[in-house]
Amino acid sequence: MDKLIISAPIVGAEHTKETYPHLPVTPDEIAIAAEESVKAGASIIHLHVRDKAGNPTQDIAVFEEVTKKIKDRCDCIVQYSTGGAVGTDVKLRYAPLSLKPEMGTLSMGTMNFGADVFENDNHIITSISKALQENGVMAELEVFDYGMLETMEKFLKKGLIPEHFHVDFVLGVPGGMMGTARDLVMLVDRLHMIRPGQSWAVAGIGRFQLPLAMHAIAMGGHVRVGVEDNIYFRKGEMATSNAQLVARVAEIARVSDRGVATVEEARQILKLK
Ligand code: KMH
Ligand code: ZN
Repeated sequence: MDKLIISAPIVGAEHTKETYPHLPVTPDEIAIAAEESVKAGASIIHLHVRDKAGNPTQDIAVFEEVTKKIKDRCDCIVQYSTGGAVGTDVKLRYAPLSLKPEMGTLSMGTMNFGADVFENDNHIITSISKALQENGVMAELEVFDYGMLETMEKFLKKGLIPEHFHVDFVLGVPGGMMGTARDLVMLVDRLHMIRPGQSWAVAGIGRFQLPLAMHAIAMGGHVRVGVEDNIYFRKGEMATSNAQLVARVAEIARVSDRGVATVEEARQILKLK
């Protein structure tokens, strides 16, 4: 089994300082949260950014500024969100890829997302996939439901998504697939029928975050853990930071003899250039 790659979604597009007071929002806060998360064991930073008012933005200049601040503090794989916030125009969603981050996300289907609809029809998937490939950015395919693996397979057969990618199962979004062990096993099984040996991670939303991380550690998958997905350390107790959530998963990986990948080891495991 490879060492565990921990990805930290440190900002997201859904929370605010009102819903989660420790949310990093300014470029400096985001860069500090990234550095703390990497020190705690993360090797990938899944990045959303905010404008001056604290609202989600896909502004290239903000991505550039935040990326520079992160890189000044630590080496890590920066992965840009192309999901943005629900309702973001598709051209804006992929615009920051022109900065050529090491990784970028590619959501594999439309879904209900809480009270909203997260749109990823075939046209959107194709446009974002094209932008990833044109900029030489490694894709992380975001799979929120079982059917999205069928979409992945169809797109692969048609050559519309890159051959080399990582998969992230995002489970527990209201409107998406649940995050029980059975759900994860079913998804990994199907993924490996389509692509034997394909690398994957799991991101559990809310109460699913910790148990899914533990399942993935045991199953040989990788883990996404941070406040975009879950703001609680335990029931009734908010996490004090992204790093606190990352550190617990890293500790579980260490004590269970899985080990935690360094940034360089993560690049090797993912075959990043
Ligand atoms: N904010 C969600 C609507 C991604 O980062 O690529 C989508 C999302 C996925 O967070
Ligand atoms: Zn995201």
